[in-house]
Amino acid sequence: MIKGTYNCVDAHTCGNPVRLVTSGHPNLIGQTMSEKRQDFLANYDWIRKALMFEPRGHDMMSGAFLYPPCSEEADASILFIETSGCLPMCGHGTIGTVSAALECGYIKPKNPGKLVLDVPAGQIQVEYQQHQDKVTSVKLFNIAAYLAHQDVVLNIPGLGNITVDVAYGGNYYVIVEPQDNFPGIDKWTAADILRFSPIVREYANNAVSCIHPEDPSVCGVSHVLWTGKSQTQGSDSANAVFYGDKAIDRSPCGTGTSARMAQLFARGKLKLGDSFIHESYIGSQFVGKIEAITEIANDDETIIAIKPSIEGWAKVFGNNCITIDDNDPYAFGFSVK
Ligand code: PYC
Repeated sequence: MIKGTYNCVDAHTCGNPVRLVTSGHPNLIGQTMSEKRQDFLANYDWIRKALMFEPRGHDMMSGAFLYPPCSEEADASILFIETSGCLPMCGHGTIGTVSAALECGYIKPKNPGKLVLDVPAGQIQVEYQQHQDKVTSVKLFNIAAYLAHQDVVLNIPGLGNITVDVAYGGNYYVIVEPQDNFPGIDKWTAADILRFSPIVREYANNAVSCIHPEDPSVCGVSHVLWTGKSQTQGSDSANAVFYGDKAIDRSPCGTGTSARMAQLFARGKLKLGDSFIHESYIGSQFVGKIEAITEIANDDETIIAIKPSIEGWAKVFGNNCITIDDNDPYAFGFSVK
């Protein structure tokens, strides 16, 4: 029996995939994208698995559904999907979704050149540049990012003690800088990153608690951001972000770059107005900037946070019409351990 048919526009943001699903949207219950995300996870997660995992996707696969705006001022809403679940926020996903949606006519901006988007983590603004029928750059003004924990020592089997920070940029990141037991990503292979990241994530989740003060459904360390020497001219720093079970982001990672800027700001290494060119594992770049300083109210303390922007590009390369038929033994995807 056919379970669903999904038209998709396939794109990549600085090397990382974005599959924008343009038909077959489930009708989600909720007033906000955070509530709709919970409804999707509870009732429609099989769609994500079928579209993201093999044989229709792969370990790095990532995508989005566009929904009508949840608030009066917004142009649209985004539900992010990927192999690891439905992220509260995804930077490369936003850049790819905006590029694909504008080029293919799925968003009509109220104010040309700008968009307001409701996402599960809150509301973001976007400015974009176009040349003829192509979107050439997308700058997103992200939700508030902050340093959640610093100098946490983790004793990682096979590695030894490493000292890490944990920061939020739309997802919670363990950030690992070069130190005695980690020489930097330029000295590690992709296999090293894939081997140690799940362990670092597990140990970090056992060591610290991360619950977003404004939305408790956003919780737990989900990503590991390893840093090291850059390879592309102009980069201020390089990173490799691990997500899901076996993925290394090919883009510089928008929420990871936001978390990294929040960490560097809290440590006095970046200040308001500074830009930060962040490089991915394949050498592609995002331009980050600390646009403003803000506060997040927590129970008994006020968290100082930054409002970062992230600018990058995406290329749209194809269209797909994917049918999910439960006669297919792999209808709902699989992952090789
Ligand atoms: O760009 O925010 C991002 C992202 C998260 C996971 C992969 N990319």
